[in-house]
Amino acid sequence: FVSANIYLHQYFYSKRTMSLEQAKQVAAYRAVDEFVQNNSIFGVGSGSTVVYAVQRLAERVETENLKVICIPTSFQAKQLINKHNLVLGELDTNPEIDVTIDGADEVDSNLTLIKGGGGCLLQEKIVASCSKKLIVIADYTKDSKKLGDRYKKGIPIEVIPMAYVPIKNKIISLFGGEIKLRSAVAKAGPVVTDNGNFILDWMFADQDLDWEKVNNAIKMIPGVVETGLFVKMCCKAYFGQPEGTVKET
Ligand code: ABF
Repeated sequence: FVSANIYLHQYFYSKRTMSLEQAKQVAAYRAVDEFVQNNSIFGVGSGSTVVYAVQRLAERVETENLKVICIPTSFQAKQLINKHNLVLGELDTNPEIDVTIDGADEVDSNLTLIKGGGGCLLQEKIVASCSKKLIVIADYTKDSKKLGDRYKKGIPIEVIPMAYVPIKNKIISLFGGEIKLRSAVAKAGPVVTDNGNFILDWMFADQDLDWEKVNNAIKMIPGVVETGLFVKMCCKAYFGQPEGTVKET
C-alpha cells in the first residue's frame, strides 16, 4: 500500500512538473515566433522560462538565417546567449531594443509585474526600459487578478548593502507588511546580486495599493537601487496552460 502511494505521488508530481515545463515552453515559443524579426535587437530576460525562448530563437536564427543582436539582462542570460552561439550585444552600442522577452513571478490583470524572484530585477528593468516592447512569458501559475493572489514571496527590492536596515524600516512605516533580507540558505549570508547589492523581499499586507505610487515612493528612499514592481512596462503576456495552449493578456 505504501509503495503504491509513493508510486502515485511520483506519477502526479512528474505529471505536474512536465505540464509546468510544457506551459513555459509553449508561451516562450509563441512569443519568439510572434515578436522576433530579422535585423532586430532582442532583449533576453532571465529565469527558467526564458531558457525556452532562447532555444527557439537559436532554432529560428539557424533555419531562417535571422540577424538578431541579443542584449542580456543577467549573467545567466549572457551565458545562454553564448551557449547558443547567438550574437551578444550591449546597451553601449545598442541602446534601443526592439523587443524584450522576459519571465515574471506574478502578473496582475493590468499587466503590472512582480519580478526579481531570481534576483535580476535591476538589469531586467534597465533593459525593459530601453525596449519598444516588453513581452512576458510565463506558465499559468503566474497569472493573477491582484498581486499577492498567487506569489507569496513578496516584492523584491534591490538595495545598497549599508542601507538595508533603514530602507526596511522606512518601507514598513510607509506601507506596512514585513521585510526579509534575502539569503540563499537560512542562516547563511545575504544573497548578493550581479551588481553587488542586497535584496529585500517585502511581504506587503495590502493588495489594493496603487503600485505606481508605491514604486515611486520606494524609489525615492536613499539606497534603494530598484524595485521588482514593473508598472506600465509590459504590453503583452503569454501564459502557457497545462494542456499546452496559450492564454494572451
Ligand atoms: C526573471 O526570472 C525574474 O524577474 C523572475 O523572477 C523570474 C521568473 O522565472 P521563471 O521563468 O523561472 O519562473 O524573469
